[in-house]
Amino acid sequence: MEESDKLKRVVEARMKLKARFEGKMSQTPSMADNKPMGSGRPNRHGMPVVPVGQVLTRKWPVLDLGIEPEIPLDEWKLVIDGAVEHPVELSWDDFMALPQTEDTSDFHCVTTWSKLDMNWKGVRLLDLAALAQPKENATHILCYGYDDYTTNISLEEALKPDVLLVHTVEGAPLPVEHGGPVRMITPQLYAWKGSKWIRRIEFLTENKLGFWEERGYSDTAYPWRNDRYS
Ligand SMILES: Nc1nc2c(c(=O)[nH]1)N[C@H]1C(S)=C(S)[C@@H](COP(=O)(O)O)O[C@H]1N2
Ligand SMILES: [Mo]
Repeated sequence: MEESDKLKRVVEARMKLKARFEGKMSQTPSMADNKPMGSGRPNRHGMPVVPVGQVLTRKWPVLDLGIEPEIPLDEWKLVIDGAVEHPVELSWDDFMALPQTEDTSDFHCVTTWSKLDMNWKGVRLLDLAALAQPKENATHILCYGYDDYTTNISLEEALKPDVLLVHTVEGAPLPVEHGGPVRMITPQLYAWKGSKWIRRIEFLTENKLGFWEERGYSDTAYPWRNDRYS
């Protein structure tokens, strides 16, 4: 009884959130630009598959702050707090028990490489947000890594259906050097917007810059606008 009430509440929250941000989402540059910059066939959002200034790679380079934290699964947790009705702290088992989403998407790094068609498995940020229920005045999130990295993103970007907290890539556990056990991915923004080794998602009522954003990287990070630095 209690379980099904909770499920009902989460489903309702998800629908409400989706409705609340759908309009803004469809107007974001990675979905709506009528003169996007780039080359190649259209991707699934109608943007040229290779954004301006990017070069395709088959390898997957590693970029981090020089620290690669190793978090045993029985110590791993994810906190969702800030401007939310129900702050949550998830253990590994809690996280894996949430609805799982599989998706294939592209990865665009600001250092000019792009890797296409990466297959991911994980939990939608939208589904995590439905659990925590952002307050009406929430506008952004700030994500924190176990390495003290932070990065900020607006809710109309963060709640897109391809924004996932992934634990699996190409059918295998996400390697530590790429942010395992769990990282975020943001296929419609430059990849620095996805925190590796993610440990906390704070909902904000006003924007707050993250690590690279404070150091001159773009706040918005739109690949098809060459929006790299601010
Ligand atoms: N926690 C954390 N997340 C991070 C970073 C980092 O240093 N720490 N680097 C960012 C940058 S600049 C990029 S380009 C991507 C790189 O991901 P990769 O190393 O898996 O290619 O992760 C992003 N997420
Ligand atoms: Mo980067």
